[in-house]
Amino acid sequence: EANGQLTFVGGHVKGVAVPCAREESEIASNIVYHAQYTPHFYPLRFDQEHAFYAAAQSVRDYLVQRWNSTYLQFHKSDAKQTYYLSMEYLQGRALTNAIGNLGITDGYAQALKSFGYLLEDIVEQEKDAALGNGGLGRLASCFLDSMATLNLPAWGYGLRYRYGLFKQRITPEGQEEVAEDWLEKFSPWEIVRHDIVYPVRFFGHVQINPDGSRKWVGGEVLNALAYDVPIPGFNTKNTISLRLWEAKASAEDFNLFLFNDGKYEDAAHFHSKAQQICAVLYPGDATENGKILRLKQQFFLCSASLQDIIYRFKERRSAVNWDNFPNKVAVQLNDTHPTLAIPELMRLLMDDGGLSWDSAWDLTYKTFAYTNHTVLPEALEKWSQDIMRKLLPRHFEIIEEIDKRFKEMVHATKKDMAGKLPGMQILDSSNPQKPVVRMANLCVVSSHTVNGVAQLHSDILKAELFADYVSIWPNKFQNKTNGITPRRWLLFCNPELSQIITKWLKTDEWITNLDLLSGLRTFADNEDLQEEWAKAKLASKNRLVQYVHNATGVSIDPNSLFDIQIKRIHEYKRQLLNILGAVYRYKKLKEMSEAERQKVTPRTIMIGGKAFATYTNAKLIVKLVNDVGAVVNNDPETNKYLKIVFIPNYNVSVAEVLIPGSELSQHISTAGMEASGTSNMKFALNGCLIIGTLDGANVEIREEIGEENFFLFGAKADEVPRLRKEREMGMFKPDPRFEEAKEFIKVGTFGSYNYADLLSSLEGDSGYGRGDYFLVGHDFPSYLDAQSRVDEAYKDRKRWLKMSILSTAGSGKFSSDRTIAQYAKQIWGIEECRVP
Ligand code: GL9
Repeated sequence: EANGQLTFVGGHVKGVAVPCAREESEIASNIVYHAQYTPHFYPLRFDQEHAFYAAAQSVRDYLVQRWNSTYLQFHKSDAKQTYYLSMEYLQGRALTNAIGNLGITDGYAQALKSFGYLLEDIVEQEKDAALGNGGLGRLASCFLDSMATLNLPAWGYGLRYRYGLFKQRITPEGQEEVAEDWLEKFSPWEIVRHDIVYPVRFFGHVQINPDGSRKWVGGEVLNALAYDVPIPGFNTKNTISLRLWEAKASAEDFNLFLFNDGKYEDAAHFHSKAQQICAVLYPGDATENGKILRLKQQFFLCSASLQDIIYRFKERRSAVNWDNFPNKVAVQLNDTHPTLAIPELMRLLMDDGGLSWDSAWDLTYKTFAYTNHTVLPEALEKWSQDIMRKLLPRHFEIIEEIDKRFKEMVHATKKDMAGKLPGMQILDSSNPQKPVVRMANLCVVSSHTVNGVAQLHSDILKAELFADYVSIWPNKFQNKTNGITPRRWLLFCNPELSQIITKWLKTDEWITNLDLLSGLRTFADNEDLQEEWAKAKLASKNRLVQYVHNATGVSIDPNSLFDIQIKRIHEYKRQLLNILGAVYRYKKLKEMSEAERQKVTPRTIMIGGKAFATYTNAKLIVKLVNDVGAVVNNDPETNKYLKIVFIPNYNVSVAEVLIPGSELSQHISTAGMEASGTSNMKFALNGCLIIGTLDGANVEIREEIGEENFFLFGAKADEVPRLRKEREMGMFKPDPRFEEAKEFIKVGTFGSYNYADLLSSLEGDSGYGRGDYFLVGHDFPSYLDAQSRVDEAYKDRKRWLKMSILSTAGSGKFSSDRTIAQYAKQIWGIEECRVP
């Protein structure tokens, strides 16, 4: 009604729950049911936000039913199951994905329409669940989608952070971080499991029993409470669990005596300690307290998950003995963040299960596999031995023992490698002031399989980071090139293009068999397809124009070339290379006559991404892009030909708007530094061309879509060490265009802020962070050349459209279904377990 109230009496829609509804009227009735009977708001209000929550709760009913059947099916079949342990999941929004996977999108659109709402407005009401930082977290979420879709017995475990990744606000000073309250109202998707609670201990000491066995006692004990998020597969009933842990203190820990004495904070001391654990994703770890909190988070995830895994193992009919454990359980470590699961399993098997070291080690080794996601030295976790010993005394003992036995094994069986032990051992006490535990080494020594995330990255791991281990375990190392879910990243975010693909392939089976996209190659020159393709792209570009206007106030021209770089801001990803190229382009435009300008391909350069709160140079890059944009976009002489827009608060749902509307995207990291990249795959899948280096998955994308459809530039990974050396020796001669671009900033073209500090990272001869470690100067000329090739190619519309079609056609390999099927077969040894 006009006052925003819903009148149910006598209305056409009754609030009655209809299980598994598919008809519009039944769906409408379910939505009303939730608005009325499971309200989280005044039940007679029904604005867009309330409609979202009621709709989402009604969708959850389907999920709960399927999720129960899936659990039962896994249990009945007694199949081996994989547990994916990850500190991060970047889920984004869930509504579009859920109704899409369930095949009830039209029903929901119609039902909402009957209330006067558009589905696309309602889905916008949902907050992103951003329990991750970037590619690593998003990969985990794509993997869950594929595990469910492939009907694999697999689950995810993570933490339920109260505040996920910060919200980025742009001010004249640059980036400001604001807490993102994704649970402000509530999450309609999660199911709190009051029946699933495990104790997790910190600190304390190791007690040695009369029989010689050991037991960890004392310290503080918190409870881990499970929240389950059902993850539906596409076109299947299988719906798996993402189990997120929350820390809770028990009522007994609340000191009523102190409270009644007026000492409120002391009374609730334990409760506030519990709240700290899951308060934020990645607490700043510059301080000792911050480090301890992060380590507590990691252990909390590991201990709760392992206890839960063991509980479920014991519930099985086949769980007659522990030997069967690795036949029923596979654990995948998403980077080193959950490494403590290794000593925790050892502890649980020995101290609780009564197993000997040898038996426990045998089972542990066969259970774990580890994925490495980066070779950047600062991302390779090293924990202070002092902190570890204090927080986890029993685990530290176990780690010492693993290390000792590893060294003994090398001396006994691989004598020639003994000299390499200082680099391979787990405990590194070479700096007596700061002895550390090297988590990656612990993972490699304790896992049956180690993998990288793109071919080049896996090769680098074998040749460099883990080279010594390869001599000991030549068969331990594998590659699993990353992938992305084609449901979220094409079908749902780009429905226009999806329809065209289905029409031309005459099947929609590409949704679960992405290799079928190669069938588009036959039609790459077909004018009808090209026109439809162009129309779809324009529709997406127009949506993007609207988005940019709403988010920034900047108007951009849908006929210009949309050139996008969206990812975390990091020096190795080289947003500086992009912005210096843009500055150079602007300077040249300024020098041209209007007649000359008219021959230039108009561009809109969009850059988005978050900088880590304490990463000074990354934050300066954000400010620089904004400052450059403010001048360029308001220059009446050139702004028909060039706009530079910083997209604020980049996240999963922003990516879902930007990627379909993109024509060129930049994946321009210093070769050898981006382990894989996954947005490159999303862009290529959506028919966007790539300008990029031979780095990470770019190498394989270029192979798949054809080198003539990829704008390549820059040094190759194997040239990088030599180029850095030469630079150190003062042998680098910068291209005059590079000097010109930097100078144009330095003279104050883009405001009074002095970027000397930032630009000095590109100058000088030596050291990390100075002396242009990331080779921006070296690659600048070839980058500009590649950009000129882009401008030329864009002028030839037919050629560009063909390249765009071939990009999509060549993207089949990059489905996370392919990646997960390979993990399942080659690492986990699990098989399909489908709900009938
Ligand atoms: C990353 C790599 O840097 C990416 O190249 C890779 O695609 C992903 C997934 O394998 O993993 N490793 C890493 O630490 N992050 C990655 O994105 N960082 C973040 O997620 C912030």
